[in-house]
Amino acid sequence: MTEESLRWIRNFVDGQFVEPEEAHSFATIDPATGAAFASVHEADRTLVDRAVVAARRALDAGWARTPVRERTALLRRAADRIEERFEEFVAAEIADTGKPVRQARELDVARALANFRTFADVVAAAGQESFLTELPGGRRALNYAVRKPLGVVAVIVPWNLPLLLLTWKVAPALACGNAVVVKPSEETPATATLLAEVFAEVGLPAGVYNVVHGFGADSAGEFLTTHPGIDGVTFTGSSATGSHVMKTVAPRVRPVSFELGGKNAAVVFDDVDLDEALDGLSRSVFTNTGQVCLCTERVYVQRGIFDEIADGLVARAQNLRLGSPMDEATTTGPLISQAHRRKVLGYFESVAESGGEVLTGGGIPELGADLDGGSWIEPTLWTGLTNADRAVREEIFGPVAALIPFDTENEAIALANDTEYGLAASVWTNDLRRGHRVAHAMNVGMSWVNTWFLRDLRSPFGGMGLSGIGREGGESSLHFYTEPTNVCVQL
Ligand code: NAD
Ligand code: 6OD
Repeated sequence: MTEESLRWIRNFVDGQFVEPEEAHSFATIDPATGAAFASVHEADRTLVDRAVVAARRALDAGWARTPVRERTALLRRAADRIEERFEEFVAAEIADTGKPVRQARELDVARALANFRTFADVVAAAGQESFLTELPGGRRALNYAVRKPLGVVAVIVPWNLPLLLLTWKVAPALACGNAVVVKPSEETPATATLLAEVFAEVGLPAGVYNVVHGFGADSAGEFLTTHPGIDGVTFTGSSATGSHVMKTVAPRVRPVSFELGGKNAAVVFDDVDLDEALDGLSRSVFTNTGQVCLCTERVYVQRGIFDEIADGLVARAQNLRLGSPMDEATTTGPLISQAHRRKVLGYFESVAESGGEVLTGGGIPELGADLDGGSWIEPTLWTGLTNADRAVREEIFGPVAALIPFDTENEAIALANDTEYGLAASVWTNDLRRGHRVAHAMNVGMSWVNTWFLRDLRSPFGGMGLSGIGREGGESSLHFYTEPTNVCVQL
């Protein structure tokens, strides 16, 4: 297929799809096959500017003052419409990422619905802080905080869970009365564009949701974060890009919310229910081909059960089924791109240089037919590494984990916390008190006990250290997407 014959993925600005210009386009690739499936219109600086101006105009025209019940009703209609167009969203997500159809249905698109419905509920039920202030001499004052929308919010998201992560930010932002300009990853432009159709269908006012496509540096991403009309940036992506975005936003001192990388640990004690723990651990390492910021890449196992855990994880890795995304039996898709696969393979080499042992995987699978053009990789487990090794220190973002033994609880906590990241951890034990104790001791934003990636969207989500700044979810989202003005009235 030539690029000209591919279908177009267009920018969406001020309630309209913008007609593409061929001078600014790039092809988007299906990672399962390596074939281009669409041409994406890259937004230039002028188009990004138009999007920001349209967003401001929409706020001023009344969106920011629209009653909460009307805004949240629109979000619920958007969820209903996505449900009606469910299989189109599933197909778009698969075309972008190559992920298995069952996952696209049960995790990615399902979560888009949940994001809209939950944040509609959370924002509709939100109250305001107020304090009755008692002063010497019997004087009293009433303090209350009025929450106002932050304004025009730049939403920048990565490629791993494109629709889930986009709607996780767009839903609370819109419910709180903001207008957004979103920049999806250049690897996964399809679902953000489909969402624009949905918003137009449910009657979201023009300019409230805008999509600009492109890359980071010297492209739509940076045009957006450096735009003087932006009131805040919510960003999900790598720690290196987050650090760069922070610098570009700093001159105008705008609020940022950063959900960044992770190098997450699982700590497995010798009192676990083995099968249950192994199923959970396997999910935490291999879900979405290891391309979830929360995925476990370090598994610390109490020495007495090390071999059983290693054997059990190897068996589960070997049972994963790589294959066509449309096959209901497929459990594991490709990596997002050839470039990302080269990066992951670089860590395979570093493990060999460190003297690590490959328990399973370690190469590129042969899947036959058109899948051999895709960016597939074998689920891989290592032993013989320590916390000093590169593959144990740096985020790899693939279906990989290093298994490392420990003897005592304190040693396990020290090993798990020996990282510059601080996103997530999981603790596996049947000792209730130890579960709580160790989960508390983890220097991370999210600590799970005997489970992983079990989400309540009202709870705070985010990380510390290289893993980010701030929290989103429930009230934390409300705080990021609004600015309070405190009013003090002397009574
Ligand atoms: P990335 O940082 O390369 O890109 C993320 C987004 O930022 C993309 O849309 C990209 O185009 C844009 N971008 C890149 N450079 C930019 C710049 N200079 N200015 C503005 N925008 C720019 O990340 P990725 O490779 O797409 O995603 C994988 C990373 O995301 C991993 O590190 C993963 O851990 C992280 N992630 C974190 C979370 C979380 O919630 N903490 C969730 C998902 C992914
Ligand atoms: O579940 C979520 O809300 C969330 N933000 C997940 C992030 C996953 C990272 O890849």
